[in-house]
Amino acid sequence: MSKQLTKTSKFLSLILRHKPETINLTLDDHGWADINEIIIKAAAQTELALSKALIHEIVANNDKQRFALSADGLRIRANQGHSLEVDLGLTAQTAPEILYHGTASRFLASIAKTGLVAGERQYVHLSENINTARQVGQRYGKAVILTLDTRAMAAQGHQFYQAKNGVWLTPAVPPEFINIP
Ligand code: HQG
Repeated sequence: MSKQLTKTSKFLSLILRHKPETINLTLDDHGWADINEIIIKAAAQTELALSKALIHEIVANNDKQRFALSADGLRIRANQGHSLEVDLGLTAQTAPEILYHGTASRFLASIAKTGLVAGERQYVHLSENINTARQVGQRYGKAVILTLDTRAMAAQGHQFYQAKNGVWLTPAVPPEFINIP
């Protein structure tokens, strides 16, 4: 991605996942925002010159498919990663037997005690792919891959959701289901 696309994608993540108020925007209950409104408000309050074409390009080419357009193409939302309480309309699904969570070694002692918690976000983020988990973990330090027993979790009533971009989500993972290497 070009620098401009990366900068705009980060800005969209900020306003669509965490802080729409940065540009005086409000999301609906399902996390959608009007694209024209974003363009106008971003122009008024930031140095970013957005356009419909640029936003559509980011949705289409984003490396992690972070965003989705509404069927009419007029609205946009983030596929996952929210700290805001939004209803993505996801239904609980049977997860693959093993899911991975990438974290940093400095968090292990705390994770062993309290399990994985969503923290600032709505959900704990999990992946089917071990390399993705490693990349996620590297963002915070020396990556460590945790392996989760999803069958045992499901048997205890834990629910799993899959975001539109493939990321698996669950509200929390108690320590007994976490295999720490
Ligand atoms: C850790 C990015 C101490 C957790 C990524 C993680 C992902 C604990 C950090 C998405 C803990 C939270 C989400 C506990 C969890 N004690 N530390 N009890 N429980 N943690 O960023 O999963 O590029 O909120 O292991 O690729 O790292 O933004 O979550 O290290 O998909 O699209 O606390 O964000 O996607 O960090 O990343 P985060 P995450 P984007």
